[in-house]
Amino acid sequence: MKSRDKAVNQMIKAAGEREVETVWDRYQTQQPQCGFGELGVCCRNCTQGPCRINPYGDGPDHGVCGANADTIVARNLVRAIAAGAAAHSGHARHLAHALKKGLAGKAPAYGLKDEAKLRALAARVGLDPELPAEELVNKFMDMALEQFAEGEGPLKWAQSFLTGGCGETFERLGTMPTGIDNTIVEMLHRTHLGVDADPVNLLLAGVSCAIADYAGSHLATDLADIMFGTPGPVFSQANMGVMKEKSVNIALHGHNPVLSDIIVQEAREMEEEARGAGAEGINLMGVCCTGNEILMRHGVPALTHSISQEMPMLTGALDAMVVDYQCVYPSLAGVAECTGTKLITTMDMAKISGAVHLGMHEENAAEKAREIISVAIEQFRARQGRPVNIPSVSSKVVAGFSVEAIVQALSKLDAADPLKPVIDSLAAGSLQGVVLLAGCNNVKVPQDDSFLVIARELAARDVLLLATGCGAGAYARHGYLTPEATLEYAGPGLKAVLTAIGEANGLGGPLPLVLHMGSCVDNSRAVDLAVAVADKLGVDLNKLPVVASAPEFKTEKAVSIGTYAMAIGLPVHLGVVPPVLGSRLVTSVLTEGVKDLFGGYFIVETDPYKAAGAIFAAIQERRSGLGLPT
Ligand code: XCC
Ligand code: SF4
Repeated sequence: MKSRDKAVNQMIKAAGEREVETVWDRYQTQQPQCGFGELGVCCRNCTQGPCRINPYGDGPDHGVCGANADTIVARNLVRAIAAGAAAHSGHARHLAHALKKGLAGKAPAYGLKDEAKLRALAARVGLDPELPAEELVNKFMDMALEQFAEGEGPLKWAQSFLTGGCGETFERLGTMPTGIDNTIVEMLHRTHLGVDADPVNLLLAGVSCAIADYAGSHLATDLADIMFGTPGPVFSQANMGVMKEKSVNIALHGHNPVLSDIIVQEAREMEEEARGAGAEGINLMGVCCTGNEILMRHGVPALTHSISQEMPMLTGALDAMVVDYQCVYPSLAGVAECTGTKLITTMDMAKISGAVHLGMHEENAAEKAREIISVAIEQFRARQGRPVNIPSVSSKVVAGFSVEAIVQALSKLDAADPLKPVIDSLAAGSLQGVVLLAGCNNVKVPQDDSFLVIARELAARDVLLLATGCGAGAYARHGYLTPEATLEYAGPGLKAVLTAIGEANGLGGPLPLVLHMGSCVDNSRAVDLAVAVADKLGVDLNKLPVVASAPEFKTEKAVSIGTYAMAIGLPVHLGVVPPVLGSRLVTSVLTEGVKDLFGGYFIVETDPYKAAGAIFAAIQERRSGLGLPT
């Protein structure tokens, strides 16, 4: 089985008939994959290599320079963390520059939209929240940009948005970053030939880089909210059935709302032009995390996610796919050529040969957005008369659960103390714990299968479920972001809690089974929620019955996220085996040793049923620790 998603399976068949190669075909042609790489024992950090350590002990146990398996595995892992942190913080930096230029009058598309969020954030980072808006936003932006540079003390965005206990632990272990960029750059230095050869020292530096990743992710969420608005509940749809044969179908793919949010705004102004071309309108849809950003803020339907990103083109009805950066497969160019879709790259740092490049800059965002939409309208004209094959598969979606939206919903139960109902339910055991399901799909896992199994297994055991990234996308496409899913899969305690909140908010039924908190940088929202609960209980995050799970993770960004989740004290489940097994030392540090240092640790389990069991056991252990009924 390649995917649990019916629409995806229908398109895989279409791809086969048209001899279009997909991610699954290429995975086959890669078999067998390199065993050294899988174990993490291949080093290419200098030209004396590549060096490989024989995992069975009957070959070389050192590289040419003398690095052993522990050093090589640790070095490879922490380089991945650095790359992930670079991606998330690059996304934040990009938003910061756009807003900065907007405030200076050089980028008219950008400005301060959510003043309340700005004031709340300002208070957290130690600025006077009562300052006039213009002065405050400028001070806030100066501080935001300072996060990238090497500072004197602890990185503000890490310290201000974690519990005091986390901050102390990081200071004590020397893992608190002083800036985002210098921490990432130092990792490249450290992992160069002949620098850090101590695997534990390398792993601690990896943790530091992951904490910088958290800061960068949080900043990305914060900036997007103040520029484009903090999400609140939205009703929408997901999966390829959202395509409309008679409309101009445009998919927005990648990660950063810096362009996609403007496209959403401009598309509303260009409906007339689309109708002039004979279309019923402009139909925007999202893919991956850019999709999450515009779903959360504007209710734009989610088309598909991660490994199935090639599939919507095979409907023959996709006029344009507009991409920014991250998780965008270069293969899209080839598929687009077969199907007539215009693949449009928009970031000068992320071009794909074979795509049309319309470079977007902060100064010309609205203009570029209109140009992009016009290209799609032309393509709509050109595709008239050609058959389409749109799967009639779609699900209802309720999304938009920022922390602010969750607190707002809870305040209907207890206006004076909104978190109290959740804490009381956790204490009583009607809620057993909270699990954040995050991360990608991976071609090595039948798409969505592990996400769905784990959610059902945990919901039945009264675990509150949060989701982000392509995980949230999986739940969207399978109807798990609905009240109906709550009625079908939630255990009695969870059902009662979600129903009480839903009814207090006039929904006439429960909240969705899984709460969609946004894109992958928005894992920071889930951490904020956990921190609020921990602070209220007066315990640290590493005592809470809260677990993170990345059942089908793929990217270096996911490795970085998993590492910060561990470092702040959470048990972290990985459903794909990370390339570390070539070092017994590194493996045992990650699954055992880190527990004593940070409280968090990794659970590696590829079987989703067993994973659900292990996650639930971790919750139970935490509950016993707090003296709560299990
Ligand atoms: Fe990429 Fe964020 Fe992974 Fe999806 S979940 S495949 S990282 S788009 Ni972030
Ligand atoms: Fe080999 Fe050492 Fe060079 Fe890596 S750094 S390729 S182990 S010689």
